[in-house]
Formats: sequence, structure tokens, C-alpha cells
Amino acid sequence: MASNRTFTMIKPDAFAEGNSGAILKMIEEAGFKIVAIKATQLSAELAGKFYAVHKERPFYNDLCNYMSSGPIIAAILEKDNAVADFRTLIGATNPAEAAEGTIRKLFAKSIEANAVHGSDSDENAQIEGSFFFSQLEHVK
Ligand code: YYY
Ligand code: MG
Repeated sequence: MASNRTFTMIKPDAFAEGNSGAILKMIEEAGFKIVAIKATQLSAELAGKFYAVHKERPFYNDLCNYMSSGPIIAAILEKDNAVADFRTLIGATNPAEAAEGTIRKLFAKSIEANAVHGSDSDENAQIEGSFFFSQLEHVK
């Protein structure tokens, strides 16, 4: 994946409440092109692998249980400066601290059920996109 790509998930809370369409509309209106997308559901084990960087943190087990509690949407997005611009669009991890108009401010329920994931670096965008999608599953 080139450095103009990032990876996102619409998390179980947002998916279950029927907010996926509204969130994808905000993403497209912000100038991101969807180059891969699927609905799926993680097992707790796969959620644990995805979030392995956090395995020593106190919230890790709850996070893995939550992220495997229902369907999600996974997507690879393309835009200049994708990683940083997408972090701006989603807002702070804690929705109480998220800026007005951000996806988390609008749709998040709590720091855990915070509506969306966004990669934090080009390297992790590549790793996370490859976790969900093969080469055949995204636009070149
Ligand atoms: O990258 P981002 O999702 O904004 O936050 P991270 O610090 O990487 O944490 C990943 C994920 O873990 C976060 O989206 C919710 C959850 N979490 C939590 O439940 N409680 C915390 N105190 C911190 C993070
Ligand atoms: Mg993170």
C-alpha cells in the first residue's frame, strides 16, 4: 500500500446502529476514495492480533471482546496525506475530547465504542490493510 492510503473500521456500535452509510458518506465527502471494503466480524482472537500493540494495556481484553461483539466494516481509503487527514476527520480517541464535526464526536458512544478506527502511521496502514485484504481485493 502506498503512503497515500489508510485503513479504517466502522466499529460494532456504529454498524449496529445503522450509521455505516452516514459515516462512509462523510469519508467520501472529505475526499477519500474507497479502494477496498467489506463487512465482516472478527473473532476475539483476531481482534487480539489486530490490537496486539495494546496487549499490556488495561483496556485490552475489553477492547478485544467489544471489537468481536458484532459485525464491522473494514476499508482501505486513498487520499493525499491519508493517515493524518483521516485522524483529523475521526477526531480524538475519547469522544468527549473530539472536535465538533468529527466522526467520533457525531457517532461515538464511549472511549471504547468510538465508532471508527483509523491507522496511526503509514507503516500501520499497510499492515492493517493487509490484515483484512489480499492484493486481489483492492483497487490498484
Ligand atoms: O488510535 P485510536 O483508536 O484513536 O486509539 P488507541 O490509543 O490506538 O486505542 C485503540 C482503541 O482502544 C481505541 O479506539 C478505543 C480503545 N481504548 C479504550 O477502550 N480505552 C482507552 N483508555 C484507550 C483506548
Ligand atoms: Mg490507534
